Amino acid sequence: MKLKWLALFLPLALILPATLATAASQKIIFDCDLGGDIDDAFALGLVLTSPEFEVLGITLDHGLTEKRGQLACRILDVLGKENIPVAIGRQTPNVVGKDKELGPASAQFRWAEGFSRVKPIATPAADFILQTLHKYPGEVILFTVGPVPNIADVLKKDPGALKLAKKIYSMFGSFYLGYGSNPVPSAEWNVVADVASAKVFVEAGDPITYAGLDITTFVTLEEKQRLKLTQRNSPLTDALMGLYTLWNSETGNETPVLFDVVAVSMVLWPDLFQTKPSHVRVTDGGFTVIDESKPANGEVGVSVNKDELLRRVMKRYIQQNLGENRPGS
Ligand SMILES: [Ca+2]
Repeated sequence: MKLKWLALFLPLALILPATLATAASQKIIFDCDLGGDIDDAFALGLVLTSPEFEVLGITLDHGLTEKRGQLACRILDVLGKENIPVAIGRQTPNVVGKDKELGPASAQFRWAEGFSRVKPIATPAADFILQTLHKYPGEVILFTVGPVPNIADVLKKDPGALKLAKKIYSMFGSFYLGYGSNPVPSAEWNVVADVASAKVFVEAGDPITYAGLDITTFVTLEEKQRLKLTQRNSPLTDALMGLYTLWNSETGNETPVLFDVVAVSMVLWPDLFQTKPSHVRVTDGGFTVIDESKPANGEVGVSVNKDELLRRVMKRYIQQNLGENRPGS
């Protein structure tokens, strides 16, 4: 009898470790301002097409977070990923501390207007991030690719919470290059949109790896690449190009800068980057400044192999079949 059981379970025992070894191994939380600039959508596309990641949740920050959440929910639905939790953060003005009204609305919100089949979870974003970090201490990579009010809220509730993250990667700041590769640093949007939260985030002292303008502002999605995405005609690429077209109609911009995609790529393909240990602080004006006299509190991305990054990113967008060939589709 014992032998029979052994015969039954032995093959399973041999198969199981192999299955686990090939399963998604890196737990992540993706905190974003989807529906603002177009790069969040492309970054989310990269996250969802990357088998390396187990996406524990998508959290929405800054501005009209409920609208952003609706967008995230429809993207997940279209791709058959509706089991990934979407958590909504606190709504904020456009420039916190300066603007009075919430906002702004985005043309991209139309893409999910009226959509309700998939809904965000009831847990607010900061609570979700806290609970998840406590549930998996030392295991979760936290991405932030927007302003950081959610993270400031996390730290307000639990000042030690970010120590529970395995690593933090952020599209955040401008150290050596400004927008448009200007040799003078800029007040980067994710910092200047909410300087108070940015300061709390950086001053918490938990090591952050920065994908600032230095390695992002020149990473663009050109016309020939956009044409390939349009021709791929899959649920993912149709969603990305639909959102791109709405963004283009609103801003008049033709060429997306893939800022947030770069932050995700730093985890997927560290071979494409050089980083420099640095002590970073945030000024009242929303600049990120390196203080050479102090011990490092993070890593600043200083160089990127842009062409190879774009080749790998495009391959992910093209060679996937998310949401395709589902029953009933
Ligand atoms: Ca963003």
